[in-house]
Amino acid sequence: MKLSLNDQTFDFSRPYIMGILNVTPDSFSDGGLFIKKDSAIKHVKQMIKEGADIIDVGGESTRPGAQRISLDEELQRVIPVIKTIREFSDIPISIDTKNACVMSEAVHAGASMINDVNALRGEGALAMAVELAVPVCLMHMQGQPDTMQKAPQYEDVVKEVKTYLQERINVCVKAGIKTSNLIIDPGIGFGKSVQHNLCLLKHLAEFNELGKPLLLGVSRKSMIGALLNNAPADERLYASVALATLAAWMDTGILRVHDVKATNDALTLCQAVKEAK
Ligand code: 7PJ
Repeated sequence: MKLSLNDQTFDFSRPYIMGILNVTPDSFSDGGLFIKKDSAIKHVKQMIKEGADIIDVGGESTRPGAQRISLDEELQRVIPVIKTIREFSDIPISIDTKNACVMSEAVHAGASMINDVNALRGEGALAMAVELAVPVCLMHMQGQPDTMQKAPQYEDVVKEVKTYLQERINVCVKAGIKTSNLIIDPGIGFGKSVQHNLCLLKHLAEFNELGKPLLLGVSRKSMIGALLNNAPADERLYASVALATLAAWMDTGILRVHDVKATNDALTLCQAVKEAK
């Protein structure tokens, strides 16, 4: 399996780290900290220094219950940040959006990948991704962010999420996206109970049967709070790193995380054990 991002080749001989940059005032775990462009850029530089392989830039919060924002607002948040990153670094930038117009503007500003929690189901998103011809992460979500955590239901969560991702792969390939440009993600916390999330994590390795690089986001998510006596987001670091390590052990290709240095140290050790004789 190989992925080409911004002239860099990801061969998945080790797990890669996607550092999260939320350019949102209402983001779930670092709310308000990185709305200003200067502090956003400072944070990007820090994440690059700490070993990030990709920066995931998002302007619209997708946390449970989050409000939607206008297209203009989303563009104003993400585009200047992407342009500025491109002035000092060639690190691959991923754009976390469901909106076709944002995908286009972001890629033209220098983003090298689309991360769509909606798996290109939004209006015009599939056609836009075909046109832009960059790698796309297809994530599973049951419902929509404003209501998805109300009553998530599955008979067999692993099977249903896998089937959904396979269907989205088929739709994308049929529409003209190169099969080597697709990445999959079971979407931890997106229309899933704590038990659903745990079941997906336990069986994570099965997603590799779909033959695509696997991306996972568990960093600081609410399931961690739920299992740690309602620990707030800023006390979920150790557990986030533990889950990232488990995921890496099960051959996850890309870990989407807030805490790059801590995750990088853990993944380095995980990899050393994997490669031991
Ligand atoms: C994810 C994401 C995830 C992908 C968010 C948060 C919520 N994109 N965007 N996978 N989560 N691909 O970070 O808590 O799990 S936003």
